[in-house]
Amino acid sequence: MGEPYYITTAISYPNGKPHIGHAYEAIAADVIARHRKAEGFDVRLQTGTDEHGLKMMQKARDLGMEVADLATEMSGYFRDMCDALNIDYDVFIRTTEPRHHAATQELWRRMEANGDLYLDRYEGWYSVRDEAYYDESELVTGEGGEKLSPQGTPVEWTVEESWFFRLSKYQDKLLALYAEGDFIRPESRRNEIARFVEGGLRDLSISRTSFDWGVKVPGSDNHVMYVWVDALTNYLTGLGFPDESGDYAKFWPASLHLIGKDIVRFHTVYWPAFLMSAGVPLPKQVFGHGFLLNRGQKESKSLGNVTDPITLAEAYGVDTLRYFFLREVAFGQDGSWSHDAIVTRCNAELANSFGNLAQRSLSMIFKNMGGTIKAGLAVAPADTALFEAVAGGIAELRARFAELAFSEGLDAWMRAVFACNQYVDEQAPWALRKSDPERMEAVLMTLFQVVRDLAIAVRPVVPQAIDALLDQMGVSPEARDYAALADTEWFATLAASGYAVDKPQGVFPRLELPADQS
Ligand code: ME8
Repeated sequence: MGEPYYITTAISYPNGKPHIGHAYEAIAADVIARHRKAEGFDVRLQTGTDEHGLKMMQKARDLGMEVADLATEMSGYFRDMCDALNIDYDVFIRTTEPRHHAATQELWRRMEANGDLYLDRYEGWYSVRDEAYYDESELVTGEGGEKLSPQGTPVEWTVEESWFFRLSKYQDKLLALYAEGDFIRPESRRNEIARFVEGGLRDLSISRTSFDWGVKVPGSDNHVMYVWVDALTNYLTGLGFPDESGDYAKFWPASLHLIGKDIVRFHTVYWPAFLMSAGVPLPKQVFGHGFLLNRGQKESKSLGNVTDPITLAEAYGVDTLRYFFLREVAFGQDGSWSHDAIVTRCNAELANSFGNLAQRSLSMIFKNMGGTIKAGLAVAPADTALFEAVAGGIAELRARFAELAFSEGLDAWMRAVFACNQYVDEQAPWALRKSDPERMEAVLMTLFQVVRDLAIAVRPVVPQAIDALLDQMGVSPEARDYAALADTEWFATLAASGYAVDKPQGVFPRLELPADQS
């Protein structure tokens, strides 16, 4: 087994059904996980739901439901979304699980043993929507003159007895952490957080007495922990913490916490400070991705533009949606989606470029060579040039994906696909059929090999379609990782086995705009 790679998504608030932003994050995490697997890492992917806190209580009250029932019902929809989008998670965690309560209480005890917790009274501006306290100086004024959080959500003046965490003590250590490596990415978010921490840190109120839907504070039964203490600990719970053998020993510290830009502060200020306090090693990296917008607008119930990601995947295909999200948006920045953009992008690149290349290559092999795979044919300079162009494109895809620059990686892949299509046009195998059948065979066999390479390269993004294609090409399921790209014998072995391709089935159909969108 390769080097361990542990990646997590944020755990979602199950106070409603999953939205497109949840789908975007899950897909990106899954592509990272599959990419790392293809690179030979021993990968673990964790996702789940963040079920405590005031926000959940209030939603349950509005719906006249028990909060536990709301959490269970909605958490099921998040799991369904992961399944529908082909998210290959290893652990789906729910913060209401008893093992999570135990893990969080243990983290608390360690912070307390380190002298970092004390009881005091809290007065401050609290936003239920953000589940966060804000400083007076951070607030903004709404259109009606009301006070709002920096995220634009309502705040209330709140007074309660509370446990505090000595966050102020960690300012210098946090600044040193940001300075030394790439703990926070992208760079712009690192700068933003460093500026915030340089401005000074106040101790953090980390328990509540006004409700009881949460993890109980050890030794203070009338307090439940602030939901972010409990939520962040999920990354440890899923590995069996506090048991430090087994999965924890293997996978902690996490390689990457993938989260959205609105929760970077929690993951890069509070979380490392809690861990430092508890003597637990820090995750290696936190990446704050951008928001996905609907034609440039945030989706919201009041605008009536909320899209169910499962419906979208049903309309266009799961692979198509996955490809679109990663290709269209420069990862880290905000991006926009629309029905038009999905259809245009995926028809141009998946259906017309790569899909068509694969389909015409296999069709010609089927029609003109009886499907037979032949090795050992003469190689012309144009063939060598194409092999090199494709290998270069794939190397670039792998390098860009390792940096989470998906759009650029896919751009390099697309350029390699264009080189193949140009090769087909220039070599015109249909004309060679009469004039030089041997050369035609060499051209078609060159195409067969580069299609297989390009397919393996993009498999983390569009796994189902690529597996359907590689099945038709006789590529064994064990030889679909990047290591297979380095195997110089595969083609000769396949030919020697007497493999013949059947009449091919396209794997990237052309999309139409749904009637209600055109
Ligand atoms: O924040 N585009 O949960 P959540 C892209 N429970 N990503 C988006 C998005 C959008 N339009 N809207 C939200 C929480 N997200 C906490 C996390 S982690 C210990 C606790 C992202 O359901 C958001 O940034 O509000 C976050 O990473 C994830 O979706 C879950 O958001």
